[in-house]
This record gives sequence, structure tokens and C-alpha cells, in this order.
Amino acid sequence: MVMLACLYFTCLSGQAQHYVKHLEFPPGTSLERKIDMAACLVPSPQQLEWQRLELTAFLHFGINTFTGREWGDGTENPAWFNPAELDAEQWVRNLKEAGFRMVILTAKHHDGFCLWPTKTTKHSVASSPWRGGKGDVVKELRDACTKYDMKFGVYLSPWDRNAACYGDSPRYNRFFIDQLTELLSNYGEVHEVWFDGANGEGPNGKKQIYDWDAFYKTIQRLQPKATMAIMGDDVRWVGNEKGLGRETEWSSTVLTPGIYARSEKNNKALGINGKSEDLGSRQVLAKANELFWYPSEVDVSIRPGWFYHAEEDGKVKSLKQLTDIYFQSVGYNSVLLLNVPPDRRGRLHENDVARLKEFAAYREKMFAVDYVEEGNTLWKAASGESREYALRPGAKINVLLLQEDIAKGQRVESFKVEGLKNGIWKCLGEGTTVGYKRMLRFPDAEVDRLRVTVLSARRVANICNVAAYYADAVAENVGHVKWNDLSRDEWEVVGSQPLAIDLGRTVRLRAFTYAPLNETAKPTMAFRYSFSVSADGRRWKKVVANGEFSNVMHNPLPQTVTFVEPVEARFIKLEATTPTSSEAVVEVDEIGVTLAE
Ligand code: FUL
Repeated sequence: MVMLACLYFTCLSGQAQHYVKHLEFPPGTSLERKIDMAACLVPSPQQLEWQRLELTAFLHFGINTFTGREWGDGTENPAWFNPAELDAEQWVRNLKEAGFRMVILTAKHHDGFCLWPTKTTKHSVASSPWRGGKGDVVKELRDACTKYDMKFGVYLSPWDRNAACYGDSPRYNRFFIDQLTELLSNYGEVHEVWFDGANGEGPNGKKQIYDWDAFYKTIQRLQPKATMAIMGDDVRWVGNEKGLGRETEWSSTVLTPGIYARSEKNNKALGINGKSEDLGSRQVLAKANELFWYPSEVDVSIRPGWFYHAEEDGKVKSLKQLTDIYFQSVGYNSVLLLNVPPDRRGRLHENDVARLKEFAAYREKMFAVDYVEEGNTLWKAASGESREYALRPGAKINVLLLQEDIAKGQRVESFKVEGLKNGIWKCLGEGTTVGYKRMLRFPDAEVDRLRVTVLSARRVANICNVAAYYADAVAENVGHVKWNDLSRDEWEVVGSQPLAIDLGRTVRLRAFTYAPLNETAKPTMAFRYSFSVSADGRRWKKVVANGEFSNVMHNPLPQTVTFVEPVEARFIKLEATTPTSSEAVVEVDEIGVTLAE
């Protein structure tokens, strides 16, 4: 592939040879040599710049904002899009003040509705009443980013449930490239292009074969400095939408990016996918033939859904949840991509803005004092080497921050940190990989000195920063989310596939909820469904005929479906199929009902 050919080059820096973004192990390479080479794999300049952003924001906004759905089906009327108070500067200003350095807008989500007046389809803002059909959300956001010196990225969904040509592969690929060309030519610099991995069937039931190579070349031609994320080879999806990175996170990884034709074969041979826990250890290196600098990005929404839904105004993630996410993303050698969805007015909601401010204030307070003296002089650490650091007098710490100079490769495999008190060294914590940034939390410790030991490293690690902070404890203030009003003790399961339940008495229902057990995805989970009620368990009335738990596979949170009007029911039945269209298995504990007042 052309894309690899141009990126696969090496350069000389000091003694070691460096490989930029990709390397291949010649046949028969020993494990020892592989580890040595892996240590010399480095990011491309744009990957390095991207990693340093640390905090980036997603803006999921579009027709779903007005329908209350997570995945539109493409039949939506553009007339529904009318954000009367749209203010892109309000989005960017608030995100900037909260420390975010890039925003990525869903220029087109799976429903195909374009937020810019594209020439490729009528299904866009140009057909909406907003700004009299003369508006352009992409441009307004771009201008706000320029004003506030914010980096700017676009999400363009390859899956398009509106385009008639979807599934006619060559035609749709041309259509998609035309959309990409508009976005990458008319809005100044674009720093990140985000291609989602979700890929369903077209309106005609046909599968689309994407021409990733041509998409890639279009980006290279029009925005050569942009990073290409997810279905791209610069930035890797961390593997969940919960805001949870890996404690051991290698940016130099054996995972072949999905856009390469050989990815399926390579990844299968190694028995891995983007969700695998281990993507870079010595064990997987032993089996691999090539290696990629392919760092992870943690994408998560500040609310349960990706799009704004008024009923989630009370479910904005707590400060505790956001700080945990922060330590488990930025603190785990990842970049955080936090979604803050504009509401129907076209503004970030007050609750989200208030939480962003709290989150920023928390970090500001924590980082205000670095207790380590002279922690940012380069330390070339071989395996087993330690270095002591003096601390400011009276230091009380509970966070250690370590950084490697990844421009020279990612090398630390494990480390430990000790504190000296009254002449006695005490272990404060241990960790594995460091990479661009690793933050380790441990119980409060009042110590006079710190000792960091690199227990194991590939070649010699380049530690460029050692810092220690005190983070205030944050109380958890999220209540239990209640999604079932009846006691299951009174229920009787009268059918298991499909699941049918006798509720024990006749009730008036406003909604039902499907909540995957442990909020975990499984292959037998429900995706498409119909929901019926009955008075006697024999004659059923369909309340929802063609429902879809959109995105449940990636974001397996409770899915509440509110009926158009309350219904009376003694029996309920959920008929469902899985994402791969086989019969779903739903447990009684995964179902809840909400009574009408
Ligand atoms: C997913 C999509 O299906 C969601 O709707 C959302 O856009 C998320 C960021 O990616 O795969």
C-alpha cells in the first residue's frame, strides 16, 4: 500500500536507528533483537503533536439532537433541524477554558445528515429552516476555533443510512470522497479526521466495501498534517466507550490498523483485536512480524448517550467519574476524547458547563504544586536503575507523574516508586508502562524524598519528567439509577426465547428498559427488537414494532424506551435479534419497566 511505503523510513539520531510509525521484523529476527527494534519505533510528527494535546473534545450534534435518538435511520426530515440559539463560540470558549485543545464535530453521523451545505446530497443543513437554509455548522465551529486558537477535527461517518448509493461500493466511495474533499478543502486546517468503525447495511440491504486506501490518499493530499483516527493508522480506539484505558498501554503495538487490507489476517494470526488487553508485551512481540506506532484514544461521553437528550440532564458524569476517567486515560498513556453534546438550542447545557468548570478547577488545584525538585532533567535509565529526588519540605503527595521522551521511543516496561520517611524507604506504588504520560495514584504519603526505580526497560529509557502532586479526595455523588419500578419476586417468566414475563398484576407502563448484565457487551445481546404487551399472555399487542438499541454493543448502558403513550399490561414480551441477526438471549434481570404516574 502506498500509505505505508511513504511512512516507512528510518533516520539516524545519535547511536540508535529510529523507525517512524512502522517497522517490519525481518524473518527469523530473535526476540532480543525485536525488543531492541521496538524500543526505536517513534511517532510521526503529527502523532507526537496529537499525543501532547492530552484533552480533546467531541461534539455530537445533528438530527439526532432533535429526534432523541442515538442512531438515526436516515429517514429524518431535515426540517427538524433548527437550533434557534446555536453558538459555536460558546462551545469552544467553554471547552478551551476547561483545558481542551481540540474539538471534533460529527459533521455527518450514521443518519447521513450533513452539518455543512454539501453539494453531494440534499440531506443537509441547507434543507433545514436553520439560518433560513443558509447556515453552516462546520464553518461556524471552524471560525470559533480560529478565534480561540483551538485545534479542529471532523467526524465523518463512513456508514450512511440515508445515501441511496450506500452499498453500491464504487459509487458510494466516490460520494464519500466528495464529502471528505469538501470538508478538507473549504475549512482551513483540519487537525484530525475521525472515521468511526460502525458499519451496517445500506437501505438496499447491501454491504458497502469501503475504499480505505482512497480515503487515506484524499486526506494525505488535502490535509497532510492531519491525524487519521480509529479507521485510520495514526490513532487507535482504546476498545470501549466507558472512559477506561489500559494500565499497561503500549503505543508501539502489534495491532495492524483496520484500514490495511492485511489487518484481518495479521490480527487473527496473533489472536488479537482492538479490545485485547495485551497489544505490546514481549510475549506478543515474539509472535509478531511488524509493529506500529498506534497510540490509543479514550472516547467517552460526559452523559450516558453521545447525543443530547433532555432526560439525561441529571445524568452528567460526576466530578469523581471525570477525574477517574482522566487518570485512566491521560494518566494511562492515552489521549482523552470527551464528548460534550450541544443541546437543542445549539448550546452546551448549563449542567455540562458547570461540570467542565469543576473538572478544570480540580486539575488546576492538583497541578499547582509539583513537590519534586528538579524532576525534569533527562534521566537515561537502564533496567534496574534508580534515581532519588528531593521533595519540597513538608510534602504530602498521592500522585506520581512520569513521562518518557517518546520522540525516542516507548521503553519502560515496569517501575516502582518509594518514599523516604524517618530514614526508612517505603514502597508507594508500582506500575508497568509509562509512555508519554503515566500518573500513579497511591494513599496520601508525607515523605522527604522519592526514589523511582525503572525495574525493566527496553534498551535505555528516556525519563524526561518526574513529578508528584496532591489530589484532593472526591466524594462519589452519583445515586443509583433506577430503571425498574416493580419487584421481580412477583414476576414469572412464561417464555425464554423470546423472553415473555407475567408481571403478576396489571399495570400501566410508560417505558421499559433493557439493561445488559454488568453493562457488558456479549455476542447474544439484543440489538433489533419488538416489544409487546398482553392482558392474558395469549393475544399480544405490539407497542414498538421495529426498535433498535443503537450502539448498545459499544456502549452497553441501560436502554430505556419510552412509549408514545402509556399502555396497560399484565404480560410483556421482548423479541430481539443480535447485531449479527441471530436470536438474542435476554435474561429477566436485564429487563425493567417504568410505571406511568
Ligand atoms: C460509535 C458510534 O456508533 C456512536 O454513535 C458514536 O459516534 C461513537 C463515538 O462511535 O461507534
